[in-house]
Amino acid sequence: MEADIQWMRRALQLAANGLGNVSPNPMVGCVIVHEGSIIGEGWHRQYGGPHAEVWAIHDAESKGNAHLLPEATAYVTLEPCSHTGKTPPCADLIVSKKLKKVIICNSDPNPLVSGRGIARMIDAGIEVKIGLLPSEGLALNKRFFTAMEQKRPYVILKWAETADGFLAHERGEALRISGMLSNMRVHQWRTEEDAILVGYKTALMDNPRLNVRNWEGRDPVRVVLDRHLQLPATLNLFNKIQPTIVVNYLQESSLPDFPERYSGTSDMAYLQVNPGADEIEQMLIGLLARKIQSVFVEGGAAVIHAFLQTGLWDEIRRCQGPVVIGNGVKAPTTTGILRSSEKVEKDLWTYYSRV
Ligand code: AOF
Ligand code: ZN
Repeated sequence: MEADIQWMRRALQLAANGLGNVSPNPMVGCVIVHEGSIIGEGWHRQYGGPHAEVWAIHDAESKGNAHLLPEATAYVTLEPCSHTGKTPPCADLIVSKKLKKVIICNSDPNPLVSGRGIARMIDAGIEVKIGLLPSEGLALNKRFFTAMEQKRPYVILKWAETADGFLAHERGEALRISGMLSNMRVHQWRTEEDAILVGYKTALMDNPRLNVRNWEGRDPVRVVLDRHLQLPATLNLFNKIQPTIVVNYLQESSLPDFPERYSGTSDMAYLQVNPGADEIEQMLIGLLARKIQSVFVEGGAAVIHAFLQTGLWDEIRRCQGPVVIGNGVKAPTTTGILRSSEKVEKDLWTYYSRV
């Protein structure tokens, strides 16, 4: 059992290498063990590319370990798939290679799979164990599970506030709250999510680019709330280097598909919502329909308030810097709202998570 945990931890660790590259697929890792040694391992590297099990079996075979597979155990962080999507079913591959045993963290909530991969392997006489490190498996794929189960993207709210609780100066003059390391961290976070969202006022006052500069990785899709389509076309958000989705009351259009979405040539897309108290919910549903599985909300105050009020958020990353400005735009108050959350403090940042 101790050894099982160790191998599964390794599989979880490998899976996490897919962060920022595999969405809207889940991150999956696979470690194949024979008599206490790893004979092959792999992870899902790229959206549309081979799944973790395929890489791990290929790894075992290319190292001359093919003959050991029928005596080996595969540790897979998610139920092997049973459907033909962009790639053939992993459960069939495992059956054809006659693996002895398969251990997984969680079953796949994807309705195309959910239990069928497990059933197929059991039917073929493979010993299957489900539920090793299940919380770790859920946490790893918090975006994927939230999208599958709650039918909306995973929402992360991020803001920086001064020591006296302000987000910005009243009239929008530049304000530096966090330092260079925090800034790098924010850019890293941008590479990890499918979309970054800002409100109308932030787009207009800050003219942000919302791309990744201080880290290496994928630029997210930008989302801006511009209900009446009034933002000037000269804003950095509309520079067509990355796609931008404009959430508005007036028109709708399609968004380029994966992976073209991230190739740097994309245009703008429009997502229409109807005026009302459920605008945020409508928007999230619309974003998920465009295969956006996670949204990093970078402000401003009104947008963050709106998310907090609807309760449609999963995580808060709040930075409190040492600057004191006396007055300005008040930071959101987190007391009360966060009772059910897990809270972690690190450096200048406080993390609240519901997962
Ligand atoms: C696995 N191993 O490594 C992953 C799985 O379009 P496809 O073929 O890439 O299939 C995507 C779906 O497959 C995804 O929604 C999820 O249900 C499952 N992901 N399954 O056996 C993997 N990434
Ligand atoms: Zn698969």
